[in-house]
Amino acid sequence: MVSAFIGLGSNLNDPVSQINMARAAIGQIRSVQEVAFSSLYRSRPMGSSDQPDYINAVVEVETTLSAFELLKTLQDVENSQGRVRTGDRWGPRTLDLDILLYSQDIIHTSELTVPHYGLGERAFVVYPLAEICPGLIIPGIGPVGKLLETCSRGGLERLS
Ligand code: ROI
Repeated sequence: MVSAFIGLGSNLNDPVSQINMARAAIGQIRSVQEVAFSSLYRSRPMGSSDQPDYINAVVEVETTLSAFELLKTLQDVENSQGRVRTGDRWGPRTLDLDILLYSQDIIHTSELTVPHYGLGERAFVVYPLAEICPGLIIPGIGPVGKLLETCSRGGLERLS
């Protein structure tokens, strides 16, 4: 069993429902167990601003899947919730599931980068991560608690 952290994001087709449906779908995956689920957070889009606000959350899971098996399974969940891959890296999306951390592994392949690209600078990842695992050490980056000092909240809003 290893611990992994997955970032969830949506800004289309009722984002709060998208995140809740994704949580349920992840809970249904064999060999994946939810350990902790953060609050939902609302933020302005990073990247191109001409799109709706995002809803984000982070889930911690335990899994026996490899990082690549987990990636494929999460892509199936994205696709089943109507994700259309336009190739626009900064564009809006119904559901984005990112492997933020996989055990303490550092992975650099064309398919998968772990810890996730830009993790330390993205308030919508750092704050929910710190909420569910305040003592977390991010490989190659450092303690998540330290990131709270350097990563501005921006307009990040925690939903009740
Ligand atoms: N911006 C926010 N606030 N949240 C996201 O999840 C998110 N995801 C993205 C881009 C387009 C970079 N911007 C985002 O993929």
